[in-house]
Amino acid sequence: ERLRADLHHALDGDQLELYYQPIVRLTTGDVVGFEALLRWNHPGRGLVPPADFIPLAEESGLIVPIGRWVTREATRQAARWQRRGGPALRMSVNVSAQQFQHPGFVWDVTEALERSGLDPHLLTLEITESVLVDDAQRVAGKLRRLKELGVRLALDDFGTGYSSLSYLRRFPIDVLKIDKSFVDDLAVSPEDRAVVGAIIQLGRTLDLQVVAEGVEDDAQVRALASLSCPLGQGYRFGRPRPASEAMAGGTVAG
Ligand code: G
Ligand code: G
Ligand code: MN
Ligand code: NA
Repeated sequence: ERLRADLHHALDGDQLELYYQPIVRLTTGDVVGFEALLRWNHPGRGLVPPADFIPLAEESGLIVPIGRWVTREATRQAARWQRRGGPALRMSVNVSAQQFQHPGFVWDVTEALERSGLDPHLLTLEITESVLVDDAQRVAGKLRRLKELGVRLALDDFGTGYSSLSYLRRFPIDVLKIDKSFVDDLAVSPEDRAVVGAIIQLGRTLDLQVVAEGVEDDAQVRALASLSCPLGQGYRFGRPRPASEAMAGGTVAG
């Protein structure tokens, strides 16, 4: 397909861009960090969403250099924000399974941290359970090396996979991101409320940070507050935006 061929030019053609979406503390509304979300400015098609091209990038192996670029760019941006002063802001980066499995992945992260000068504790790598279903020994070794760098690990789309709970015991996870599908009907569904409440409780017990994703309205915010959910992310607080606009949101603490 045409798109697949064009993807080869996306990197060297300077067509990739990162958008940044705020993650906020629900009790105060303070922005505590951002998630970097990849965008492709295709010369003919305009903005191509990641759901349309990340699968192509994975099939072709291009996800490795693209992911390397994402990590470098996001850490560079976070370091830039850090140098401006004000409260420290975390940066979250999505890592796909292929990228994680690549032998050079830990090195790529190490290099991005060194080049950017970013405090490693401010970088969070978002992985999904699909990363963890691989050979447990090897995955655990890699996660340990990442933890030794000082970065934090988040389990993205939490609740949508399977045997999540055994992963939490086995792997050094720091953050749970509650999938949007559990948040959508939170204000009206006692079942979803129970599930989200249980995840938040689990996070508290295991000393994990918890972020509710896809928060779009005040009713959801109130429901999350009543469950003492610490952090939220979603259109209610800010859409993904280019770096210059992301910081101009107005809700940034400090
Ligand atoms: O950004 P959007 O809003 O459309 O993201 C859609 C999907 O693409 C999500 O599952 C998200 O995790 C993924 N995604 C966004 N940016 C990146 C990225 O830089 N790398 C990888 N591997 N996935 C990403
Ligand atoms: O898989 P991951 O959680 O990384 O994907 C995040 C995706 O969710 C991105 O595509 C992002 O643009 C999208 N997103 C973030 N907040 C909201 C929201 O409030 N509503 C909707 N519909 N999508 C959101
Ligand atoms: Mn994510
Ligand atoms: Na998610």
